[in-house]
Amino acid sequence: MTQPDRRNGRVLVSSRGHSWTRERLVERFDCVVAEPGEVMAMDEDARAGIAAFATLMSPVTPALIDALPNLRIVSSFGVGYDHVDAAHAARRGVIVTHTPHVLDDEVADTAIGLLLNTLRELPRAEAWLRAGKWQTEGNYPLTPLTLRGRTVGIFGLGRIGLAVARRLEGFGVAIHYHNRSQRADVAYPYHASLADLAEACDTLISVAPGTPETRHAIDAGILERLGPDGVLINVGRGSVVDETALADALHTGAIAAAGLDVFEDEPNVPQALLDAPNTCLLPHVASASVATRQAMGQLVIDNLAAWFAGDAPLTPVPETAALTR
Ligand code: NAP
Ligand code: 8YV
Repeated sequence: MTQPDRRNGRVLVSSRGHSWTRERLVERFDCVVAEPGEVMAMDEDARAGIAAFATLMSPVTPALIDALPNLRIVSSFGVGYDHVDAAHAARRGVIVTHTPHVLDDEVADTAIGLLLNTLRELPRAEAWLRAGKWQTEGNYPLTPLTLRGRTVGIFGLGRIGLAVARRLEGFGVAIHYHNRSQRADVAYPYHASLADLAEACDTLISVAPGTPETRHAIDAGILERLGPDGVLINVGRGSVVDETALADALHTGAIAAAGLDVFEDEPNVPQALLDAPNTCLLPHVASASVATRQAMGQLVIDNLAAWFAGDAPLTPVPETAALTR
């Protein structure tokens, strides 16, 4: 049986996901293009030949990692890696990399756009114009919500959260945040719990990762604290929000509106959220420009290239950072 190393191992590449990245991986490396289910059905020798997995958002489970005895690196597309069991990879000595930094500005721009669209109903105002209602019914109704005078809380003041905060400074709103740890490099008021943050704010922007710890962290109690003028924006992960509680809060008026780019069971969006009158819903597009997705794909490739060249990967996830040296 071949023992793959940095010179002769093959690269497994997702058959779904970003095609630009897949095409370049196939040009550059000795690749097997398949989804995890197909890999599990391969014979032992084929599985043993795989040293790397370039996942374009396909799940990387403990069972898959265990089925690939010579897997050494998983290079994942996207900064969020909740689809990869990084703790299991670390235990097996498998490096995991992701694509931080290169999408911060794009995602932050989208978060601000989603915030303004949610508050000022710009997509609905455009639909009013396109439907001819400006001529037949007159001006679009004044919006009850505005960004003016708001206090914005950021749940997850990391790379993207900070890019959102810096943009919000230009809008003249108060900015608070909650992380597990207070940052030494910002002066925004810090709240040691999400509940305290929600109490202090009327607008909550979630940029937190999807982890067991953050699952349904934004529940009925947090929404209640935002109050009847409250607005939730989520560009982090859908799993962070209890969508049933959110739909109830929107229908009962416990909060005023929500703008969501991410959902718990994508691409399925709960009917109760679709039916809520005061939502702005996007199909997970925060990083979805050609340029930014290519920058993410290039980092997937560069991480693998570094590893095959015998160097440390460029952007390992914290769980496996110790394996790169
Ligand atoms: P990051 O730099 O790691 O920031 C994450 C922040 O969340 C950190 O400040 C962290 O601070 C905080 N955090 C983590 N776990 C927490 C917890 N249990 N309680 C409270 N705070 C917690 O990550 P990033 O690059 O900004 O990306 C953030 C997330 O955005 C990604 O994980 C991904 O899910 C999502 N994302 C979505 C899109 C999209 O298309 N919609 C695009 C890119 C990214 P502490 O460690 O101090 O707690
Ligand atoms: C992408 C993301 O939508 O980076 C992330 O964590 O959620 C987004 O940038 C994702 O990679 C799917 O293509």
